[in-house]
Amino acid sequence: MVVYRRTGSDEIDSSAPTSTGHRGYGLGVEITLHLGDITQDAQADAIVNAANESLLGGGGVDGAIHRAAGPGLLEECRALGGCLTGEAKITGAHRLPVARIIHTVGPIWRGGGHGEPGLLDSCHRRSVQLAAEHGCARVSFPAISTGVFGYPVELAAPVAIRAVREAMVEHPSVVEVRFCLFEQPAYEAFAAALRTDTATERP
Ligand code: AR6
Repeated sequence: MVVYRRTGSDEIDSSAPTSTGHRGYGLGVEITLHLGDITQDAQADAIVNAANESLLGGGGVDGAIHRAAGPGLLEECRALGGCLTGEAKITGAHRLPVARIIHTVGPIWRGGGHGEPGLLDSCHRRSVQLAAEHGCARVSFPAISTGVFGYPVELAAPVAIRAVREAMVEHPSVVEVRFCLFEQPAYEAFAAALRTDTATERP
């Protein structure tokens, strides 16, 4: 699934070996894009779950993560007492091939005028912060809020990319954020946002 490989300049190297849209920002900040099932991502130290405030499971990526992790995850989540929208909590990964799962709750899209971008931004920042606090250098995110919660992916992608880029600068022990997109349109929206972010990053 090589789409392109992008570095700090406008260079495009389509010979990238394994997957991905890619952007290296220098200072150890790297954002990569992948198409596929996040529960299969064994390259990350932590994966992020798009949960709801109960943290007791649901559909979409949340359901897939709980199924793949096994019942021990639900047991651990029960003890967390839920999670506010825009916040994040961390658990073990149980049967998943990573070290940790970070559960975050994205906003439900209500037209965009109800604080949705700020809450989505916060989900990403808090997740990167938790990863740093728990020694996870590589973190894989799904496209939070863009499924059941209805956030248009074209609007979510630039918020997500900017938030993780800034959070990685703040937490330099996190060296890679991977976006693991399940569907081609989401992948394309994130690839477009990554290109746009090139322009906004320079003073
Ligand atoms: N790997 C990667 N991405 C996935 C996977 C997967 N296995 N499965 C789905 N996606 P959603 P939300 C994509 O609905 O919008 C749950 O019921 C999906 O295509 O999972 O934040 C929770 O319990 C979409 O692009 O999360 C909450 O109640 C993206 O993941 C609610 O849904 C997010 O879609 C959260 O809704």
